[in-house]
Amino acid sequence: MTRQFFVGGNFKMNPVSREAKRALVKTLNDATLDPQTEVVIAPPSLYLIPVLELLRKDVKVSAQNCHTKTSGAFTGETSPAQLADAGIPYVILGHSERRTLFGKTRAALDAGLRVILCVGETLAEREGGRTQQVVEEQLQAVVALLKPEDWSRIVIAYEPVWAIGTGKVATSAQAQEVHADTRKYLASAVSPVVAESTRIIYGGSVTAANSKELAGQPDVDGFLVGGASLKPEFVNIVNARA
Ligand code: G2H
Repeated sequence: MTRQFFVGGNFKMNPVSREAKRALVKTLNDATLDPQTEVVIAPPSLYLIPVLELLRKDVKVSAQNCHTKTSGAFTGETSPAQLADAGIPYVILGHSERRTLFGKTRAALDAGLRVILCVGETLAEREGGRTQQVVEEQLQAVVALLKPEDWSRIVIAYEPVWAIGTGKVATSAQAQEVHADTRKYLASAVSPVVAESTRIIYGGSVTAANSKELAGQPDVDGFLVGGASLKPEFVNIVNARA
């Protein structure tokens, strides 16, 4: 089974002007993007709708978080149903910058969204030899909540915390090892079919310079890109497998 290469741009709390946001969208709209790659960008919530309206239709838009409830007295939150109603197809959940309740994954799927589910170990956990245990524990909470058919709407993002926004990227061997072990875990905890078809993407200081080698690893099915998604080199990352 071939898994479609996936590149997500996580803009985090950037950019800080509507003009800069329009410029980022223009760069993507004008670029030649590998048609084999699924490209998704996650702007801050304030810009979700204008980005959706301005952006070329072959690039999708993702929220950076959502609540578990459909509606109610939750100041400052966004419901998964509101995202779905607004035509936003994806949501990033569990990013280490806001590691949260896994109940959100169930709520987002129930609203019809696709989920980019972030997992990953801290430096202390890696140095203590507990990387795989930590990743599996984080996934286990979700595995218990999902039905087999939900998995086609999940993309797992392996983001070692020590590599996030630090300029310290995992080596391609380190990424491949965790991705392969995670796929093995999915095969036993869920099913071999889900393990084979679920995309496991890498996030953490991905740049145009390191993306080619990472993209060459058999179990690296794409990227979640932070800092570099705000630069023209994002296009090179999208095209890393081309
Ligand atoms: C990891 C990544 C995107 P960066 O958080 O989610 O960010 O590429 O800036 O390390």
